[in-house]
Amino acid sequence: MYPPTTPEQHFASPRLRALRAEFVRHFGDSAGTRLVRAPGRVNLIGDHTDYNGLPVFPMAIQRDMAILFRLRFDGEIRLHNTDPHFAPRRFHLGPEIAPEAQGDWGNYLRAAGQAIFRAHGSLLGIDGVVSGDVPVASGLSSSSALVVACGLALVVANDIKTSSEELAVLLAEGERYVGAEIGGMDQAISLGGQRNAAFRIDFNPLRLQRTPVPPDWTFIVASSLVRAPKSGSARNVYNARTRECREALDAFLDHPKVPGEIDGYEALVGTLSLGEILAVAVQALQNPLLKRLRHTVTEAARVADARAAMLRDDPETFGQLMTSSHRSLRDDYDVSCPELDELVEISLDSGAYGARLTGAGLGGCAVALCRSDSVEPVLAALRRHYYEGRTYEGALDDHLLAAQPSDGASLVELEP
Ligand code: NG1
Repeated sequence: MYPPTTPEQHFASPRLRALRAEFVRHFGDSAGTRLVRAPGRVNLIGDHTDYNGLPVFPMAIQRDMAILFRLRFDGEIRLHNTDPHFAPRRFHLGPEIAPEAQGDWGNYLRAAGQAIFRAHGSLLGIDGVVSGDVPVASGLSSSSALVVACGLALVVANDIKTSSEELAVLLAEGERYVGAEIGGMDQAISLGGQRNAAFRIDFNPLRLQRTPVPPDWTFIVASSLVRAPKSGSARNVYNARTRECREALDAFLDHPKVPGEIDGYEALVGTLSLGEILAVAVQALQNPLLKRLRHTVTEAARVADARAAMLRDDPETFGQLMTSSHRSLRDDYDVSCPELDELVEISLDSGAYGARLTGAGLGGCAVALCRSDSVEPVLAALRRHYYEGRTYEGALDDHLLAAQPSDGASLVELEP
């Protein structure tokens, strides 16, 4: 049953104090407030597979979006943000909520509000303040963390009984409000993540398989500093890839050598071996569809192999799979960029077992796997060869971090 609770100490108190102060400033006092948080994530392997119903392998990270909120007695949502880049937003809950301008942060709140309203009927709204420390448009899924936090606030405020799986499916569907034909990875891991673990996630139906991350494996996340907002320019490429994957599958299934009962990518990889699929693909498809399908099916196989490698504490194999995944995303899926390639090369040259872009690509972050003794050399090389001489907003720690496998979204127990 949802939601689990996390003690207040888990939540950094200076941030909570700032949230409370903002809440009081805008809404008078903080009586009756509650706090929810939802983490961002890093996907270790398995990108551009979720929307085809194929597996992914992410972990939730220590960065999150939090909302301190109080129930209202009407259907209005009023949310402020501690980050002055994000102006206050308000709207009325309903089944058809008109969007703000494209790219506006308020659309993620609206996405959550509309999805919960459609599934659970008439709802009461909230007053609240949002505070986030997930870097925005970086491939760490700040957008889904916000959607999940807002959805969870409404679930808690309205005392809705649901499970985290149901909520993940609902909010993944709901986030399509913003315009990208996304899969369900980000909402599922933001809700289902656990400390010290990564998860293989399968879809239709949603299934999460816990996988302990060996204690001396460290995943370094490095931002390319190239923004790839899914509400903006990256959306067209993303949606084009989802379309190409559908076209590639249709053309593949038309080939006489393909058994008739296959109706999707999951059935395809479950019925034919990778070798059989690739042999037919070169006959049935031309580029770019051949490349798109090749990435999709080989990436699904890498997810299975990578999870097995993590379970047997084999970072060499896991790292090689990450690097193969990057090459496939770069060469077959055409979603890398020179900056992401550079981050991968620097990480590999300075001792990482493997590295790849993470998330949708076209900017955002790379992730590199290191064992304890290579963490410092890899961080130092990235600082020196990538970040020195480049300009970025805020502290370097916001752009270059060792990701900690963290707990999923929760209601935080507050002291009265
Ligand atoms: P990013 O752009 O990293 O948040 C997106 C999709 C995922 C998945 C990855 C690629 C959103 C919210 N999520 O993630 O569902 O398809 O790209 O693997 O856009």
